[in-house]
Amino acid sequence: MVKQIYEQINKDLKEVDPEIYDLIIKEIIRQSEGINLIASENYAFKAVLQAMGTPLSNKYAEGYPKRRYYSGCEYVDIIEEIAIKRLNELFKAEYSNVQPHSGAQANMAVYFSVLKPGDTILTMSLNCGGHLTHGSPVNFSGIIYNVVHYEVSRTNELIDYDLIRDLAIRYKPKLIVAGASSYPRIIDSKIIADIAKEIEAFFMFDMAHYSGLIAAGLYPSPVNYADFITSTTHKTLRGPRGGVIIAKKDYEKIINKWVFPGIQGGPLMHVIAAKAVAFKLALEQEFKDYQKQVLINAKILAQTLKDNGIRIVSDGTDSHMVLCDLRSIGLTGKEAENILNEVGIFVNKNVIPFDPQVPAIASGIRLGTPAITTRGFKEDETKEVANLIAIALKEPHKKEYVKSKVKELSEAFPVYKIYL
Ligand code: DSN
Repeated sequence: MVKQIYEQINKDLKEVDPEIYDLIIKEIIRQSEGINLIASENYAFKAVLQAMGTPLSNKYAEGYPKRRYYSGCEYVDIIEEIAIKRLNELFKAEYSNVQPHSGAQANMAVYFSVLKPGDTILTMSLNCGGHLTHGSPVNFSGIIYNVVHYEVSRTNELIDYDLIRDLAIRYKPKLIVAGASSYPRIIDSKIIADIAKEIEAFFMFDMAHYSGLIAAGLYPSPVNYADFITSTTHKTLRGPRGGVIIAKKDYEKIINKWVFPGIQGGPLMHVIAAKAVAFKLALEQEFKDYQKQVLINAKILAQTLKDNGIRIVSDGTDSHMVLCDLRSIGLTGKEAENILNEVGIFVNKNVIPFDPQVPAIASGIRLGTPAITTRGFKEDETKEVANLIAIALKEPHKKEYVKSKVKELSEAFPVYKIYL
């Protein structure tokens, strides 16, 4: 079905480039057939995809609304202004920049705005949940800056705020970074903001994973606490791939300067239009209801896996994601990712706090409920998926059984319905 729908819409593409067309169809089918539990992925809103596939892509608009380096920007100016207005409304923000091409570039623009090479930043370590751009030695952030990491507590695997304070006082970082890629719990922005104030540091919160939940009022907002907030737009927000920055109005000039011309050229106006569409939809009640279900599903996923003997890092979740410690069932993250991939359940291997394994092997897997919830999964289906994961991982001889159940479940909740 999904193939027929796509073929109808894209007859010309098929004729012009059958090779790429064929691969697009294959990817659409792959996305439709399996169950996607990758915490950072989702199915974008249909209207978002439509806005992206438009001639707005043709337009150069370096600069900002009404201050461009090109003529003919009268309509894209209005689009960017609408995107900014909606984003500010969604997060009750004073100022935002919708041009970053990605979350990594949003983070880079903030760093360049307030830091000089060699300055110290205090961020969460990668294996406790931090992101590559939070000072990993293989990333620009770890190469340019002097990085001090904080960790979660070894006993409850929650952020250790006392440790952040101790490190902040000892190392006097110029910037403290919070927000994470694999930390399933609530992050208390107020405590970190107070620490930052005490040592006169800037505070940046990277809400890429939590932004949809924050927009729906279901996860504490860092706005009013953090000086800078960055996000991607394609995860829990269901927008196009891209980034944004929110900040206090005082930082407008410096952030705008570092996004363009500092680190980027022309903004992707088709993507900015798609961001505007996503922000409009995120302001609706339906989106809040969706996020509520994302949270309910994540809690059920965690509890059911736990009931099956799989250890859950921090013993649960307050968000859309669940981190499993597979040492509890004698597997590595890599092995589990492969086993689940074979039965059509898509997850990613992930390091866990104080992981003895390297990231390419990892002791854990990270699961998320945004994509299955978009697809319509509620409590019963989520519980079934969790049970199927446990069977696949613990009873390899039942692989064909799990495969057939995954297929049944996928067919009962077809992805193409999102795009009809
Ligand atoms: N790669 C994203 C994630 O999976 O969390 C973060 O950039």
